Amino acid sequence: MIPESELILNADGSIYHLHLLPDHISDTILTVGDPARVAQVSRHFDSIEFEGTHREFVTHVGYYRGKRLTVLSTGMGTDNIDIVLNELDALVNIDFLSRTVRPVAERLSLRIIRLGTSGSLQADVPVGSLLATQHAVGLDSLMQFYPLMETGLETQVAQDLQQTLGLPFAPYVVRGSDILREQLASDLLIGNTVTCPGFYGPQGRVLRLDLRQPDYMQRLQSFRHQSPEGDFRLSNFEMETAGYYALGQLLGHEVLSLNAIVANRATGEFAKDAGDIVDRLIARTLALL
Ligand code: R1P
Ligand code: URA
Repeated sequence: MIPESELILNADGSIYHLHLLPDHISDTILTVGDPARVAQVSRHFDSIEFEGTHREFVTHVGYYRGKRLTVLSTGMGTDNIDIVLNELDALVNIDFLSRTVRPVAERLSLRIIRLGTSGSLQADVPVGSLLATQHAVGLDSLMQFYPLMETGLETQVAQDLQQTLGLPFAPYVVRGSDILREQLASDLLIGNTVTCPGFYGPQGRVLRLDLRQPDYMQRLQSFRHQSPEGDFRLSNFEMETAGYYALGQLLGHEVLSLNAIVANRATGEFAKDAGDIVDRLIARTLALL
């Protein structure tokens, strides 16, 4: 039995941070960073049956072309993704009455699709493009706390990158759902995404503060790892994907991160129409579900 201090339920039986009940979870969950983007997704729905808000976690549940969908905002950063993935999983895989994990045969695997913004690292991934993440590289510390299993390629890329960047720790490298990428991203660019524990220094942005390594961006942009599977390079920056992919793998959910490229760090551009790029990502993804 999981103690009250670990599985925290509110007075209405909902889970602690998300403030959701098991009934609010559909088998496909669309997640966005920005709470205002939830309505940007749900305005496409034919009907909405539930709207809830707690902290940065805004949730709408409704129907799109007869399919029940949950759309949820996560806020920014993998620390929030730790909360979102653990609580979504608890809602479907833990019995709140008995406070016990459901038997393996009864456990559900959710389809979780991130619709987020991102900055490109490469000139040939232009502003306005849409990119699906194959591998995510976590520069954050979340996986210091969980026993993630990495494949040979992932371990080698992590070691190579640690050396290239001169980091005091190894990044974690994890692959997203091949099934979802094949279903939802056949017309998109496919890339490897660097998940950063910040928007400025960790993504190489200099406003008033210098970076420890002046050539940090150049090292990331020119990083290549040759392997029998091909040439691995880094395509874009954001702040959540590696956390999603790692926790999705550990908890047994299919997860895909789709990125609207709103900045290009190689050319110095930022989108004049970021909202439209995100709209395009939302509309084409809903149509493919
Ligand atoms: C930073 O501006 C935020 O934008 C990206 C990053 O991952 C970070 O959360 O994603 P969202 O647009 O989904 O928030
Ligand atoms: N989100 C990020 O995290 N970085 C960018 O450059 C753009 C969006």
